[in-house]
Amino acid sequence: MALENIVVSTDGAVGLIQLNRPKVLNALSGALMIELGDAVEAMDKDASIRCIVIHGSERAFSAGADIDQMKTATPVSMIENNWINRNFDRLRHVTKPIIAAVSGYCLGGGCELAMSCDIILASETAQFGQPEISIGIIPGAGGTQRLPRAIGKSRAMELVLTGKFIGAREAEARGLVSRVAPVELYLEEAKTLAREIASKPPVAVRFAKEAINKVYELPLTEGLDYESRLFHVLFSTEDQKEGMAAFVEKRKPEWKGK
Ligand code: CO8
Repeated sequence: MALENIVVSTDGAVGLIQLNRPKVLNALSGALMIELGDAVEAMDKDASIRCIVIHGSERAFSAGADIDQMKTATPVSMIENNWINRNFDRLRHVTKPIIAAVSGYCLGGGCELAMSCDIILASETAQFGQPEISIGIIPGAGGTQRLPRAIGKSRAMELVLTGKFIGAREAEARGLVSRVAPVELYLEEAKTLAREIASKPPVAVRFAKEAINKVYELPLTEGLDYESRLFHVLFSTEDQKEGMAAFVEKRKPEWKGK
């Protein structure tokens, strides 16, 4: 089916998804979220893709959920037609790393989308915020949970209660984003980072992502045990044998993803 709200392409082993509703600053409509969920799931199943980059335009990663679509919603319609959360959940189950390359507005559901990814790389113009309070609601796709984990409770409380935005440099200083690049370079840097991740052994990459994400779910001792189990399982892979043999033989490893 033709895509109307996103643009999907590949660059070698990197899958690229561009949010593409420029007239409304990439507001997340139900149709966009379904296309996005379908695209990430298809890329997760595609063995030729090893890392995914989601981006918007220089002006906006996304200004949040489509307010026009939500304005007449009722609690029942939001529960029955839960297009944002249902499709965010599809993203959460993707096993390959996802990089959010963020420029311009990254607000509300857009900020929640970026935080659902594994790495956020920002342009100098990026602005992050959860402005839902100003339209009579609160973040509904993880913002109250993920933002405090990323930037601390006090600052997250301030942003969620006032709807104020923070810039790329503050987001970097507080650990919300891993790095900031000039606006003309941010997407290229995200692709370079994705290519680097894509060049690593896929099973180890998958386990590393899984183990790090457990930090939000498990107490330390259980997390350490979880990491140990994944670590031990990797010794059953051909890539572990290849990686260590290549190191000893001083040659480049050839990964099989097995
Ligand atoms: N939804 C729909 N349309 C939008 C949105 C949006 N979130 N954001 C911007 N637009 C539209 C504007 O209406 C405008 O359209 P038009 O040209 O037809 O008037 C166009 O995009 C350009 O926007 P502006 O003219 O306002 O551009 P500015 O540069 O002046 O301002 C801002 C940019 C500051 C980003 C401003 O547009 C704004 O404040 N947008 C709304 C931001 C917001 O409140 N986001 C949170 C939305 S709610 C949400 O995300 C909840 C998520 C969880 C839901 C879970 C459900 C299950």
